[in-house]
Amino acid sequence: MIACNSEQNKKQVSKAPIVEDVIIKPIVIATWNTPIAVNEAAKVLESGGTALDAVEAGCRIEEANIDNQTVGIGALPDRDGNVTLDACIMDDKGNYGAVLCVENITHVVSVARKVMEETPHAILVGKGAEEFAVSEGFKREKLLSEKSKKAWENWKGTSKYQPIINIENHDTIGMLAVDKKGSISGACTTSGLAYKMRGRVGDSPVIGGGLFIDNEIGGAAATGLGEEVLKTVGSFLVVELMRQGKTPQEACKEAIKRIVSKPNSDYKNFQVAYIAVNKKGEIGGYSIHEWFSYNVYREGKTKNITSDYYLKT
Ligand code: SD4
Repeated sequence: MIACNSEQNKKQVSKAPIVEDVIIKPIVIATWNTPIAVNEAAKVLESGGTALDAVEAGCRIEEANIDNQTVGIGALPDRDGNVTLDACIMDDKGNYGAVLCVENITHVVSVARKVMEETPHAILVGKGAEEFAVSEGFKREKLLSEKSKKAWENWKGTSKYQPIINIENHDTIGMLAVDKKGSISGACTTSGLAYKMRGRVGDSPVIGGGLFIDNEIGGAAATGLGEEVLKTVGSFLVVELMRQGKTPQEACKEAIKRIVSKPNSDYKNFQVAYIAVNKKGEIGGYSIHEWFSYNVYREGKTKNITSDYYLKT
């Protein structure tokens, strides 16, 4: 018979840190360099708003930015010229909502929140998600900008599908926030990979892939080649590694190691990066290749931090 309360078992159960003692100031951390979005989230937190409201507000900034070609309106299309968006959101109670492969709706992060809060489901996809959004008052918009249309037309000259490290796909936002109560929430919004196959969905809207939050431990988000993040359940892995006692930095590094050490990994030809925050307010970020960066807001300042990375020659 196994004694459930043996000393050994007690030691193996990692205790969640006590929040009230350690979180002093709100924190926002987000993939890549989108300071306006991060500042928007920070504004919500500083005025006493929740981490959930903060990440939604932050992500909406880039979704509305027509010049950001990887998120929301103005994003690069799939190979057939359709802009399809993915987003998800998670709150401090472990609730999750997502929309996948949605067309004609700019603020998919808000639709994901509606899925989480207003439906009995966690995920809606495609036409169903679009119709749900419209029923909730979102307006249909043309998402393909002139700039993205031109880029797609140029791409069709060769039709070569090769995601380019740090260039073609940057600015997908994975955002994590810690509010004044020490509660953590996160969101992720993207158009995925440019010139993807129609119907393709990456890690960003998938729980445990592009985002995972466990309010007792911390949160993590991913960017880069979603297929590789999905195959290692990357953001969930980062949070579980933090649960085992790793710092956010160590956890991000270990999750990247899992990808690059897979047999026959082609990691020299793709980028993946993670960001993380824990309950103590410690943060981390790590990528395979150089030039990943992330924004961090704390104590009134937003900084862009160049990430440490695996592939040093
Ligand atoms: C995807 N992870 O759809 C996303 C792309 C991305 O910065 O993060 N780009 O695979």
